[in-house]
Amino acid sequence: MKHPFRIFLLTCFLLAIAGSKAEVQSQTNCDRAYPDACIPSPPPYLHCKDIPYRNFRVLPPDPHRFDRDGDGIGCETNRRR
Ligand SMILES: [Ca+2]
Repeated sequence: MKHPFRIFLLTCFLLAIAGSKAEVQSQTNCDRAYPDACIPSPPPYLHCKDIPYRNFRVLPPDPHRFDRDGDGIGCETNRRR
């Protein structure tokens, strides 16, 4: 009767691995609004000071509002006025 218990343990082990992998994938989910940078979708909502990227492309709908002036570039370091 050892075998069924081992299979049970192995199944639990594999399920635990699959669960942790799914968690990592959701944490590294990159929002498609920011193709130049890997920024996860909100929530939580992020500000430019929360991310290491500057002057990256922003596509609609810009969920984090990194491109408030709407020129398609997020978190500009050199604003032309
Ligand atoms: Ca902008």
